[in-house]
Amino acid sequence: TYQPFDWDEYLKETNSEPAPQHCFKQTVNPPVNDFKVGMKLEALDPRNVTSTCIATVISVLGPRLRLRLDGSDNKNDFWRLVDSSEIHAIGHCEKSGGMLQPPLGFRMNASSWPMFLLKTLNGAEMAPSKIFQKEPSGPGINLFEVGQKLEAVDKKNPQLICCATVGAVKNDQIHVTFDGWRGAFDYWCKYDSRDIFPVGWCAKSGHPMQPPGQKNHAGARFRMRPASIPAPLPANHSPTTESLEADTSAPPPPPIVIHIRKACAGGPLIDSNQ
Ligand code: MLZ
Repeated sequence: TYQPFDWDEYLKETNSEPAPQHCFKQTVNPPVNDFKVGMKLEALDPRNVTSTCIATVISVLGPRLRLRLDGSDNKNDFWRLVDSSEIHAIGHCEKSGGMLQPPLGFRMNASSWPMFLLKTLNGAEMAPSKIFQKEPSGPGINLFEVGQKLEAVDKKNPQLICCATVGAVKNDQIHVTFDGWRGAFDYWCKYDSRDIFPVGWCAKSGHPMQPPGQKNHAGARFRMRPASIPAPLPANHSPTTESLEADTSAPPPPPIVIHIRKACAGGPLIDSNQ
C-alpha cells in the first residue's frame, strides 16, 4: 500500500526546518489542473525561448503538464505548471502581435511549416483560456537559508519531485541538493524558480513525491535491486506462460545493502546510480 512520505517525522529525524512558503514563487494552495491529455496550447520553446510554438498535453500529474511541441520528436518533452507564464491558450501569441514558430528541430522542411500548422490545429482540442492560471508573484529577494528543506524537480528525471535541501545560497541563486543522492542530481537555480516547492506541496497537490535516497543508510554506496535478480525456477518447472508471471505468493525479499570498494565497478546487477 502507498505510504505518503512523512515530512514531520523526517524533519525531526534530520533536526531540520522547512524553507517557509514565502521563500517560493508558488501559491499557498496548488492550482487545480483541468487540462486533459491531447489538448493543444501555446508554449515557449524551452530550447529557444524567443519562439512560441504549439504544444500538446502528453500527460497530467498534479498541477503539472507534460508537453511536447508539435512537429518535434518525442525525446524533448518538458513539464510546466498550469500556472506557468510560459504557456497560453492558442491565439494568445497572434493577439500580442507574434507569429507561431516551428520548434527547434522541426522534423520537416521549414517551408512546410505553414501547412503543418494548419493541419496540426485543424479539428484539435484547444485548451480553453479559463483553465490557464495566473503565475504567482515571487518574493522579490532570495530568502532561502542553508539547511532548509524543500521539494524540488529532479532536472535529470523531470517527472520527479524529490526531497531536497538548500545546500548553499549565493546572490539570487540557491544550490538544490537531493537528500540521499550523491550530488549527481544537484543544481543551482534562481530563488524564484518554478521547479522548487515548499515542504508539503506534493501531498497538497496530489503530485507524487520521491522520498530521500538511501546513500546514508550504513554508508552504502550501491544498492542492489533484488527484484531484478530472477529467482531460480523449481526443479519440476515446466515453462508455461502462467509460470513466467511474477510469483506473488511470496513477500518480496528485503533490500540487500552491500559495500563495494570505490574503485570497483559493480557489474550488470549493481545500479550505482539508483
Ligand atoms: N536513477 C534512478 C532515479 C534517481 C532519481 C534521483 N532523484 C534525485 C532511477 O532511474 O530509478
